[in-house]
Amino acid sequence: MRIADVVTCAVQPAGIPLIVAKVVTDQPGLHGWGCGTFTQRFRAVQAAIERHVKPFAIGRDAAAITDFRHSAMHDGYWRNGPVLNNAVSAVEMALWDIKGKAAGLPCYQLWGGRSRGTAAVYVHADGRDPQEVLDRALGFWEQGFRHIRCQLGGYEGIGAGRIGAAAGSLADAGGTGSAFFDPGEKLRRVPELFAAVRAGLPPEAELLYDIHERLAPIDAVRLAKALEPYRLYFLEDPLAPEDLGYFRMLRSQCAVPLAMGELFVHPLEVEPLVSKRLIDFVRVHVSTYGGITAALRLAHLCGAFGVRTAWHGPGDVSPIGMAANVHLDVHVENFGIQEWAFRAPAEEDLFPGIPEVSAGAVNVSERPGWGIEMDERLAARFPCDDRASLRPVPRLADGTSRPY
Ligand code: GCO
Ligand code: MG
Repeated sequence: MRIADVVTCAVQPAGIPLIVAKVVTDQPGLHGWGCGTFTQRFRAVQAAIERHVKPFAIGRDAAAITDFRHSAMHDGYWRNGPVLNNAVSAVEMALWDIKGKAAGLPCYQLWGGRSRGTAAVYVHADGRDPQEVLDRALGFWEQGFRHIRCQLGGYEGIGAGRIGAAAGSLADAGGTGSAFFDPGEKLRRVPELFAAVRAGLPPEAELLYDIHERLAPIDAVRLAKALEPYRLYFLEDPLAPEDLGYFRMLRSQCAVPLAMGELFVHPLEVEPLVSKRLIDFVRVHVSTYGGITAALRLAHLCGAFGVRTAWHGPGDVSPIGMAANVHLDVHVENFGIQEWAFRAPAEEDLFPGIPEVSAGAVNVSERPGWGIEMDERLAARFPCDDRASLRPVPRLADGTSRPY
């Protein structure tokens, strides 16, 4: 069974550019799908697959997944990074789909089967004030969701847009514009938010909050301590990858469960946090981290240290990537939770087989492989807009640019 072709598709069915790859074998009708979505640099991933990974892959043994992953990554000599990881992962993920289809088994069965029946998901309740967040959270609770992430005004916070007056010419720096945000607002208002939602929801509710790597390290410590009374399920991405050295301080100051990792691109970033017992959940973006084999290896490492998985699952993981997440979720012993993005009707049409959620948990497909396809005839209806990959520059009130 040889790789005969690799087709890369850039589609934007719901405003977010997605990259998926189809690997075609020399066996009639046998192909597989993988996700390589790095939405802010999707054209770079598309080119890396088409110009580099595809010529490397064609003619290889489609069953030799481990060798493909390792040799494709090292073939460039300079390796890793989000673009190359996504390019190699998209093809590697498709090879797992092929292996499942060839065996007549869903992918999770290839790794040793189930550890659970369904996988619990967390959903996002955002709002402009605590009451609006609480109302949305109560709506989710009534639909059966038990894990709810609560954010005031999304990542920017509710003050976004009202500040920036002192930024002078940077307020209108041109290009993609500016999105001002106020770290102090998070320190003041997020504890008030959690006081309100904790009081307004049944006590069994599991609450989450995402700092999104946006605070100075000591402010992240202060916010974590202030949130301690509200019994979070976890606090997500509290520190930027550049500030990992502060994890020890954060860990030693409070007992808030910590989840980290959506920006990680290499095991060396995450292993010290795991082996030194500084985090509780690992939440890498599977294709950006290095693919299915890398994620399985990471899950096994984490299992030895009592760390659970919480794979990144926003709208910029394609439905194919999300289906792969769910196979990992039902398989790995040390699964914690799956972030869940609700899909637009156009995505449901384009990707038949999106895993179904009921009573706050997602069911894995029993079809061979990932159990999901992309309808290639529909794909032309959803071309990507290159500008969709650009975002306003996040800035402090005085105009200083701050990373997301
Ligand atoms: C999350 C993430 C995302 C990222 C997005 C960037 O927790 O789901 O923070 O919302 O911001 O994936 O493109
Ligand atoms: Mg996040």
